[in-house]
Amino acid sequence: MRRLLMALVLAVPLVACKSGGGAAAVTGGKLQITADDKGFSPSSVEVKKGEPLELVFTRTTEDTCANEVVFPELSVKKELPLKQPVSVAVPTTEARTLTFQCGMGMYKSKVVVQ
Ligand SMILES: [Cu+2]
Repeated sequence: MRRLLMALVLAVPLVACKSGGGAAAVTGGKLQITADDKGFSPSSVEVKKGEPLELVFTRTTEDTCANEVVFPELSVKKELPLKQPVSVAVPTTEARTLTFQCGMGMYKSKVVVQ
């Protein structure tokens, strides 16, 4: 199972991760996001306006309250079953910052469309 996850991560060559800041710039396509006891990582995603963006969330631990992900501005709420990838297509038609967070709003993360 772990090997499969690694393979999935390595299969996304268009994602460039900046070290340290937890931010990921996406130039197109899918971005894997992990939900664990520290929240969502990466917790900040940057994408160019008009680029397709699909976030694939995978919760990797029972020891977190991030068992769902909520995009308040999009009125999107998805359950995150343990170790099951859940896709969310994010609209990028306008430049704005979209928040995504756990159900209680403790783990706040963001997608910056610019
Ligand atoms: Cu929470």
